[in-house]
Amino acid sequence: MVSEKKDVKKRVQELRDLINYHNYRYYVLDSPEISDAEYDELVKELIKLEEAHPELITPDSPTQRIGAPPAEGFTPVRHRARMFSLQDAFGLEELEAFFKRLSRELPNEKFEYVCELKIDGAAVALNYEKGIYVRGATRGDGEIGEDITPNIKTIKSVPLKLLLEKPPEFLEVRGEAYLSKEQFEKINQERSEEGLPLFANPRNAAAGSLRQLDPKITASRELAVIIHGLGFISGEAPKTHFEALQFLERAGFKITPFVKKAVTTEEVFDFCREWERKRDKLPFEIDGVVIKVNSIEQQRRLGETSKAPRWAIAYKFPPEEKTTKVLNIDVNVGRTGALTPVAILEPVKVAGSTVSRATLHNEDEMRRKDIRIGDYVIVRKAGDVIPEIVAPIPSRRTGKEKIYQFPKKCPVCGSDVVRPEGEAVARCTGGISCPAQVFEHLLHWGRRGTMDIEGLGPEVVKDLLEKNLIKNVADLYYLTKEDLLKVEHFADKAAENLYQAIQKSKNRPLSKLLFALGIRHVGSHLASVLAKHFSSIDKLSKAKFEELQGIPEVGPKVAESITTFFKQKHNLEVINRLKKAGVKMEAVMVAPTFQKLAGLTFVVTGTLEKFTREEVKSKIEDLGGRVASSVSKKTDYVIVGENPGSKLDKARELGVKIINENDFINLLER
Ligand code: 1X8
Repeated sequence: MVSEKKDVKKRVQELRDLINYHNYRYYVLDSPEISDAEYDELVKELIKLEEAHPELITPDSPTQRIGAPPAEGFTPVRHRARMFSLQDAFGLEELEAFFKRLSRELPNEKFEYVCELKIDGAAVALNYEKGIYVRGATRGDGEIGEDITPNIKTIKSVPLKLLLEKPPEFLEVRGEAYLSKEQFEKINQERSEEGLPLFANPRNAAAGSLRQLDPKITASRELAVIIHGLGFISGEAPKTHFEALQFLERAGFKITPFVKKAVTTEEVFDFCREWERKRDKLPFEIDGVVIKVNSIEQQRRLGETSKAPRWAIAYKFPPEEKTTKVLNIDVNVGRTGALTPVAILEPVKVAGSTVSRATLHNEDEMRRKDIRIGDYVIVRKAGDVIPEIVAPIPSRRTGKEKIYQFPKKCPVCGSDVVRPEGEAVARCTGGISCPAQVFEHLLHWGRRGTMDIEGLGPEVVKDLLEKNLIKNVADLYYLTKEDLLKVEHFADKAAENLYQAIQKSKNRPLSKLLFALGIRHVGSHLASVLAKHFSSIDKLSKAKFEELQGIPEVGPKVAESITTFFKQKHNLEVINRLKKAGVKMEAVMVAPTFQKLAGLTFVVTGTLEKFTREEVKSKIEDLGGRVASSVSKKTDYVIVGENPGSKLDKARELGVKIINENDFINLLER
């Protein structure tokens, strides 16, 4: 037993080292040595061992990146040494002036410079004790920042344990958290479809992603951190900034790529000009170049002003604006059905790349800026990745410009477009039949809370669509095993399993089917309510607005959304084909006397032993109860498992009944 335990401990350590190493190859060096699947295998094995031996879990284990519960707020932290901002140089003349100042401060001395890219992100400070990550903070006012330790921990390019044999007792490093251009655009695209205000630039997006109370949201944003300097180090410190960067790199941090040591000011100018030209080739946004005096000793003698060090400067690229013509306005249908107007532009080169389209975000935004077809407009790509139309130039109008009329029908599927009152976003209502939305919808259809089709993951769905084997969810039920064998990497077994999983899903409860249809505003709870009330899709589809609104919990927004959904010819076609394939469309009636949890609201916190979250939820809803995500005065019971979060405190505060898993089982059996 003792030796077995030792073996486990050894394997756990081995796995952590392996995962840390491959993580470093992937997220820091951008040069993986193993496939994603092999990496996942390692992580899975570690999770399994840690689950069986929780006493072996350490805070620096790669499994511990996510998992901290949402915080109530951020605690202020004082930085070991002040976090300075940089003086700016706009134009090469101002850079020249910086070099003159240096010579004046330290006459007759030679300088070496280090040139680095200036990342458009949010400043962070990270602390390590004996090589283990212990704290992360925002810059704040430079002296006092906010503690965002769990959020930074989710960022894969941040080492949780330094790759040093003898790590310093204490280390504080400084860097920038940032988003790739791709990630930034993805987040804004999603926000635009949700009708949320867009982030103006990657810096705001990075800062907003860091300051999330729930670290899971930070994790989902896929930030990266580059480290550009030391804040504090115990023991011997490097003699030059360049050495400091080499040390940081050895310790496992990501540092800025393309660092250049320069001896003449001309080399510095060349570096600035070079990156001003090539900035759009980078996968992340830069807004300039940072130039630092290399010698730490000279840095010390130059000192700092109240705001910024005298030994460093940020050369800022000028924002670039161009004039071009709006040739047309088009509308793009997103994966959730949101319609986004897009200006088609006469191609124009802005900040190194050719711009021929620019999003107009939504109808209101387009009207506010008063952008018309045929207008000359100013286009900008300043710190921003997405080209933006700043404004039209009304003085260049000829009178022939046309005001764009927003379409009433979806340009992709022809279903009605609706824009509910008070909302900025117009949407296609062809939820299950619109090709633009079908990928998302297929994924939703296969998930555990809906039709629960195991094996219907993103890769499979993508492949089925690409091979034209399906066009919508109804087609799933007409796939033969031979069809499924055409899926990438699918052998007999996988094809058979998916085939069976699809067949099995024909008999899901009506509530799951209703949720699976993806009618806007109909979530899992409302789907249960509707299933109980109507007991078949047929009856629901014929329900009038007034009848729907008469149901408690159904407001006008939901009623409208349901009636509109069932008015769409293409949606009805899909439902008919589902029915023909044998997908069950009626409820199995549960006698009301068995609905023993009717009218009761539950909240679950912590990890339960005998049920998954999904199972508890299903149980409660099957018996007429509801599950809420937060505790309020209306909550009847809070079910508490292992490691409960702040919901337990809230329940105590409000005097809500608190029960454990066994109490809950008793309640069911009573
Ligand atoms: C800010 C930044 C620095 C660097 C890159 N990006 C930034 N945003 C760098 O040194 N490579 S340094 C810095 C600062 O000192 N405030």
